[in-house]
Parts: sequence; C-alpha cells; structure tokens
Amino acid sequence: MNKKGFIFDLDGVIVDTAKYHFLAWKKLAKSIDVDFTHEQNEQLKGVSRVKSLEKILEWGNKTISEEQFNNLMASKNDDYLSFIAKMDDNEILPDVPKILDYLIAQEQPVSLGSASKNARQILEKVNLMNKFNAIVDGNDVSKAKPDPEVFLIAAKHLNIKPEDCIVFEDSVAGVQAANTANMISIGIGEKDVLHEADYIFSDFTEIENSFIQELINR
Ligand code: B16
Ligand code: MG
Repeated sequence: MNKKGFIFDLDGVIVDTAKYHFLAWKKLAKSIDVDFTHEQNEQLKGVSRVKSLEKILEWGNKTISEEQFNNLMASKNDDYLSFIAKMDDNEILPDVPKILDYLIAQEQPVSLGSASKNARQILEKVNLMNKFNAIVDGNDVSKAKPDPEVFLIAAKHLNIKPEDCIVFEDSVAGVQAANTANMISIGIGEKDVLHEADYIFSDFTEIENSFIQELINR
C-alpha cells in the first residue's frame, strides 16, 4: 500500500484557538497601553510566541527590558492556558475527526506540525491525542515557520520523505514552510490569503475522501 505522510497544523486547522490567543494578547497589549486589533491578530497566526510579542511591541512602538518581556510572555501564556482549560471536543473544527479516521483506516502515517508549545495539552483536552503517530510542536523546533523545520522533523518521525508529505495549514507562514520543505501544501481558509498553497479549501467539509485517496495514490 502507498504511504504518504499527512501533517496537520493545530490552531486554525484542528481547533480554532486563534480566538483565545486574541483575548490573551489583547489583555497584554492593554496592560502596556498598546492597541491590538483583529487584523493584527491575523498576522500572528502560525507565528511563535516570542515573535508575536516582538510584533506587538513594534506595532505599539514600545521598548521594554528582557525581564519585562519574559514576564509578559509568561502572563500571556497563563491567560491562554486558562481558556484552554475549558476546551472540550465540541471545539474540534468540522470534519476533522472524519478525515483523521479515514487516514487511519487507510493506514496512512499522521503527524501534528504546530508552532504551539501548548499543543499536547490542547490535543488532550479535545481528545485527539490517539489519532497521531507523531507530534511535533513548538517545543521541538529552534526555527519558527516559515522555516520548514517543524514539518521536516515531522516527516522524519513518520519515516516518510518530505516530497511524499502533505501539509494542512491555515497560515501564510505555514504554507510557505510546507512549500520550502518540498511538501504538498493544502491551505485551509481564504483563497486570497493562502494563494501560495497547492490546493485551498475553506474547511474540511469541502474535502472528499476521493481527493485524499488521489493524494495517497500519487
Ligand atoms: P503558544 P499553530 C500557533 O499555532 C498559533 O497560530 C500562533 O498564533 C501562536 O502564537 C503559536 O502557535 C505559539 O503558540 O503560545 O501556544 O506556544 O497554528 O502553529 O498550530
Ligand atoms: Mg495555524
């Protein structure tokens, strides 16, 4: 049987945690007197925690000490974790379990490839931990998306060549990372934002099993 490596981003692909990141960043921004909009939050998708705070400080024209930087990161994460603590499987995005179960039934290796350091906790909260053969997250990488590191490590864990991997991503940085890794990129979201992806769907309800089968048979 043909084997391909299927790699899923977390935030925006499996669950919508962007709304919790937004609330936590918004509170942080307010505490240092900086404006923070939904549009700016969009630009933080797929971006690491450190890079996100650097961007917010840049937008607000603020310079702070390293100690304050670290304190702000820690308190943002505490707030974010308090939202995650209330999550359950109702927050899984439409048809995600269906596609994961299809891949498992077809004996296809499946990995997570997320920038988040909280990925394992989130997967546990929504009860999806047992669907993955490998989990690669923000704790495993030294270079953030658009660097391909996270997806290349995932391919290695799955024992599948990068060119035989397929990545599902909702962020521009993530699509670029997949393309640089020489993988097939599937954008989940808006066409005009994710135009660099090989394929784009608004969500998993648009993806038929026959399309997945075609990818497997290639
Ligand atoms: P954490 P993904 C990313 O997750 C989020 O899209 C991004 O907004 C967040 O800053 C990043 O994880 C780091 O998350 O603070 O939990 O380590 O889309 O790569 O699954
Ligand atoms: Mg994402």
